[in-house]
Amino acid sequence: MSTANEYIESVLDGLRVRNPGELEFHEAVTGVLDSLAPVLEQHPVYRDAAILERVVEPERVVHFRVPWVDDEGKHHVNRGFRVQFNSALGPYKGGLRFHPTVSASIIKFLGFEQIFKNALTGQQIGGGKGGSDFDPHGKSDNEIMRFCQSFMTGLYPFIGSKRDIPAGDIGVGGREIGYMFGQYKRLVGSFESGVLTGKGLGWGGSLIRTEATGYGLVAFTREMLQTRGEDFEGQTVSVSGSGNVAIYSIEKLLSLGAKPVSFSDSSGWVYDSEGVDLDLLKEIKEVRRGRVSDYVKERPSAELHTDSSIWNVPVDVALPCATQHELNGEHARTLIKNGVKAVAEGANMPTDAEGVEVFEASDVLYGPGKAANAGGVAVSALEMQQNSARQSWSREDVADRLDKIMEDIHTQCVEASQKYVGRPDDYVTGSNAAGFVRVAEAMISQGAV
Ligand code: NDP
Ligand code: 2IT
Repeated sequence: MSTANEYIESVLDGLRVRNPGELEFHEAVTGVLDSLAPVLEQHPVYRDAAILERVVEPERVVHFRVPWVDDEGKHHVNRGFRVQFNSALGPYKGGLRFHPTVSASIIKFLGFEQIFKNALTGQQIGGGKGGSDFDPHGKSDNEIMRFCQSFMTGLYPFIGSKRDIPAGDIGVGGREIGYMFGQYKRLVGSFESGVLTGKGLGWGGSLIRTEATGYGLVAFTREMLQTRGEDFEGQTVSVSGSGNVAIYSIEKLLSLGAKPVSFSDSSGWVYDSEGVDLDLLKEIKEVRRGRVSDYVKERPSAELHTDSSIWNVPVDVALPCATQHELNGEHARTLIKNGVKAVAEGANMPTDAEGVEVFEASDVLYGPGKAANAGGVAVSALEMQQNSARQSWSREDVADRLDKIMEDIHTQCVEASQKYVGRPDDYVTGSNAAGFVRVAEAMISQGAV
């Protein structure tokens, strides 16, 4: 019989042949499977039951046309996707991304990561992801509404509160969820509040869902720092992105006495020597839907950079919260040279494969996205619980539950790291192994489906 590593390599070879050119998907699967040799050695039954071969194959992939008409009457066609990856632990759950880079590969990588992230939350949710190559930038509110209605018209036959529950991701926030919920309700003729999460607070949304990913990310990083006797008080932090995850990470950092000094969007990045002015950033991004350059015009302590890297700034903690592959090997080496203590991923796969290797070979505390950014989907699951019970829990109640879930995810990572590699701080192996075992056990119980 081949060794566990040889077996993993053969599954990866098969994956590459069956999904040619889907590089992001290959990278995400490789990142998980590369951690699993010690797990397969301790649980031979996973190999006998072909868990790896099954888990890398989505249960269902839906691909649909999304036609829409702009304000000038011009016709456009985008692609819609939903990958229903794994339902061993519950109905498919995961966000929708609207961004021009969206492809089958991107949605499959995100859906695959989502399986294990959702498992780590301890909630009853399977893994899925969807989206479109539609670019929301510069579109009018009416264009966004028409696009969301057309997208939902293609998607609605496949989702439902017991089946598949989408939410937001890049380019999809409260406004888009509102338009999609309205169209779903109209198409099915009933108010099924549990079909989407991230809803408005007046019609079934949960308190803290907007903040959850950022707050959860900072809570997870706080737990990592605590293992080395440190906290956030007085730490300088670089955050990238300036969307939902970045903004609420900055909010939580400020409340813990840290000093966030940067943020970015696709037009550049900002360094603010006085620390980020959160009210100004929120006004520009959430109200005006403006660019990061607008911030610099109104804030004398801030500078805009468009050529160098945001990761050149010397900081104690770095939180990449924009998108995949925004932090490469060279950036990782620069951060380490400048003395970074912890790096935790608000975005999904922001660190490329070389960057992960660099962090793994160093002393830096490195928290991968599937553990560190799981707070968003965790509170989505709490939103589903509130919807089923027709309740609305208080802010404190949801915030407390989120904090406990992030502490628990951290503990699972540390314990699995200790169990499978003999040290507590390999969060890559820890998160992959802990999430995988939970999914594998459920798949075994449910038979060859
Ligand atoms: P938003 O759309 O709210 O914000 C995305 C931010 O990232 C924007 O500032 C955007 O800038 C920037 N960005 C996006 N793509 C690029 C790019 N190609 N190059 C440079 N900057 C880019 O999304 P979120 O904050 O929700 O998501 C950010 C990350 O967090 C994603 O990786 C997402 O998958 C992940 N995540 C989100 C969760 C959630 O609950 N929302 C949960 C867990 C993870 P610009 O406007 O210029 O494009
Ligand atoms: O990547 C993610 O975890 C999300 N975009 C959130 C998914 C969700 O269902 O809340």
